[in-house]
Amino acid sequence: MEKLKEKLKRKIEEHRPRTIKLLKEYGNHVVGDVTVGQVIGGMRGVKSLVTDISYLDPDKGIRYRGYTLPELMELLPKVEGAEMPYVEGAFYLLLTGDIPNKEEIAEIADEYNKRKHVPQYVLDVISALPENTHPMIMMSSAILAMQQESVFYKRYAEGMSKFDYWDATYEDALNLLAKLPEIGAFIYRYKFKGGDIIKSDPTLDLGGNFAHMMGIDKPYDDVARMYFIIHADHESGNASAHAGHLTNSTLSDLYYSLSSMTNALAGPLHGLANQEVLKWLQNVAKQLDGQVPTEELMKKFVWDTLNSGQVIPGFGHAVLRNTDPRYTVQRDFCLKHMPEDKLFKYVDMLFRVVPDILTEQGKAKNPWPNLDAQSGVIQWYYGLREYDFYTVLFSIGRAIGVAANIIWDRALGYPIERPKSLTTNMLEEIVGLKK
Ligand code: NMX
Ligand code: MLT
Repeated sequence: MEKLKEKLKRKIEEHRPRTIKLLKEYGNHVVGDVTVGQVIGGMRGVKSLVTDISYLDPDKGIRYRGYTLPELMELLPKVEGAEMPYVEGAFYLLLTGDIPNKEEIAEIADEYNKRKHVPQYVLDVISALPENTHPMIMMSSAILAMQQESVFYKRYAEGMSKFDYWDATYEDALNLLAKLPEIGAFIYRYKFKGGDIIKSDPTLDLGGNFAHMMGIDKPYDDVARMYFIIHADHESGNASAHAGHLTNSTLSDLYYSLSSMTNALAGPLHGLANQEVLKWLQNVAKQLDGQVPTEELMKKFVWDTLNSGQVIPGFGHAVLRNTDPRYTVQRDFCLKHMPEDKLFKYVDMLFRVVPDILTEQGKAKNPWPNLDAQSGVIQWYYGLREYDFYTVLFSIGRAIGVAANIIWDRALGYPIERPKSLTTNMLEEIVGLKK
């Protein structure tokens, strides 16, 4: 069996000439125009990044290395007796483009086991933060605190060749990805379970061990696997992936980069939306004494939120123009495991009423639900009621895709990222408002 790192090296060497040829021979070929709306409007739709790890089709949703999520759930090897595949296998696929066999998954699992011990000083950093600190601050601080462990940082200081940047980044990635579930579970048990920490079990796969350390029974192991896999990647322009990519483009190492990724994910328009959905639903439930509302009443709650100048969390998307397949994967899980759950019924009713309302309001370009509309409800059902924690789960998943992207960024030598700004005067001159 070709070892993961050897395979990656071979694939990188095969790929490099393609990037070099495009750059050298077609560097001036025009890819697209940029409008004033895009310059002011958050660069929406500007084609200015390249990744082969995943692609987001506006209509059909995300594909990892060409595979849809339902295809992946079928093709990736599954943990014995489980419904969901190994998270380790998703990382292998994102990194190499190949569906791994069980032996190849075992190699990653073994690497993770060797690397997952979290140094005590990191746990001390988390514990030193004030009691009301958000779990995302804890996550980001823990990652940053470990920066001194960076292989990239040490080897760069020793004069590493730029052709080896990916290798050092790969080492950082495995070291960090192995530790993130441990750190996440520590944050949860420390903050919400009175510090009753559950030790890692080296015999379990990543998802199974995470559920074990969280102290939540089956089938939460499958929830964890599904959750980490579907959150792993969404091409490279989303705010968290882009923050990680941008930071790493300065040759800040992966510790700085994944901390940046975490910080970007913590905003309510991005990863924190899953917490906002739960908050919104709980508020509706409270006002109705826990009863399932009629559709008419639900419509009123939705309009009240819009009329007070707030967004409906869990709906809309910058790229997608259809229901997010990550929403559908989770909905299918709910229909199988918790069809009678009251909050799930609320979510399903939102699916029926919100798109028409957003369409009628006429502002959102995509009235359909995104992944965050479903994800919190599943966590709540399995007893994880501290919704402040939900985005930490997102960050553990997202780190897998961002790390894979960054290893390839360094392998292909993408330069420091530095777009150009204009002034408002210049834009007014361009459109002819000023001479
Ligand atoms: N509820 C109300 N208004 C919305 C919504 C929504 N769910 N989605 C978009 N709009 C508004 C948006 O605020 C903007 O208003 P204005 O012109 O007053 O600034 C207008 O519609 C046009 O926005 P779009 O171009 O459709 O969306 P954009 O690409 O700017 O933003 C999101 C995308 C995802 C930030 C936006 O749809 C949103 O705020 N959704 C709710 C929050 C959410 O669910 N975020 C999670 C996204 C997925 N993730 O995990 O990251
Ligand atoms: C994501 O998963 O990052 C979100 O859907 C946001 C995005 O793709 O812009």
